[in-house]
Amino acid sequence: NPEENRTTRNGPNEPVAFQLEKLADLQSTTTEKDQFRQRSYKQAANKLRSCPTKVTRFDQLVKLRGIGDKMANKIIEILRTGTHRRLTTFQTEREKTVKLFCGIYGVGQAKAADLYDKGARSVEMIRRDPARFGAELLHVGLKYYEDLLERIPRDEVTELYGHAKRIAYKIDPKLQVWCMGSYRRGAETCGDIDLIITRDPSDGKTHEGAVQKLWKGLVAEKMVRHELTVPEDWRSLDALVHGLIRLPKPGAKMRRIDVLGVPFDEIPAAMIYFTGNDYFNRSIRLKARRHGYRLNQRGLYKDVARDRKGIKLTEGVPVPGIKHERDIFRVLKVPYCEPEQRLP
Ligand code: DCP
Ligand code: MG
Ligand code: MN
Repeated sequence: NPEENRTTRNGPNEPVAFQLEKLADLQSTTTEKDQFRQRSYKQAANKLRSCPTKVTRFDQLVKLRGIGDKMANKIIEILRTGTHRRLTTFQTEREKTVKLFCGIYGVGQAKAADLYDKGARSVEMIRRDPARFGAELLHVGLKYYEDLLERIPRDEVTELYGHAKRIAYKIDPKLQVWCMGSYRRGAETCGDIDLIITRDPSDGKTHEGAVQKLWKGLVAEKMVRHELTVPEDWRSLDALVHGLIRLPKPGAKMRRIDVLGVPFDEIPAAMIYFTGNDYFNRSIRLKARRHGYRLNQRGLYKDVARDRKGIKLTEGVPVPGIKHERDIFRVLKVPYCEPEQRLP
């Protein structure tokens, strides 16, 4: 899981390093001086990542090779405010437009900057001539740009979830389907629909192939319209598919959906992971680490050996007897909290 790797591998200065990388992405690269600035942000980010202790003071910062006075001041501002002016207030037309392009589904900071640098100034402009800006692969994102910017009203998620459950139970009444993410946290609107699917294998049958059958069912009923990522192996118990879906009625908007298989014994950890939110996940994982455990979306492991820098030396062994989310909270001595309360 990339997110966990990032925080555990990159050490205690990761949040600042992450912001510096965003600044690097925003930096225009027209002149050599611009390119130099972009490199300094990236260097500073890497420097901080290789630092095993948290750096918070000006004098500590300037002692690091490659971080000068100006960069140190920027870092202090990030530490104080959690961000940097340039990331919150738009200063240039380029930054505004890059930010706008990031709203196109499938476009990140780097691609957005690239679109701008190739001369794109509006979504309409890219729509008219995608080839000119190297945007051929953004076809779906451009087509449903307006829909996909919107968050989904909770009732609509409930309705789509209902269709998925109906189809799943027709395939096999013992399949279990849950709607995770912000929906499980009780949010009034959701960015996407996160479904997980599993089956208790104690009668000898698993959910093998169920992700594909459910997906095909949603396609057959004309709800799923676009597959954006498909699994390498549809039959694997952790098959993941990602696409666009809409309710089968006129005027329905296109929404993003993830459907993911979870091996039954991984359900407790997966429930925690996919309920989130991501800040909550980060903090509960940190707590696990402090107690000598390791928690990820697959499970809770004990006896994890780490070196002085916190780099993992052994994978650890699964903690036995974990049947529910609550068991993980209990082992980690974190008071159980309902999904609605799972904020940082
Ligand atoms: N998740 C995480 N770290 C990430 C991405 C996801 O821990 N980098 C976990 C926590 C999220 C869950 O997966 O709650 C679902 O991911 P989403 O991106 O769908 O986020 P949410 O459902 O929480 O919010 P949204 O309403 O924007 O979809
Ligand atoms: Mg979500
Ligand atoms: Mn999601």
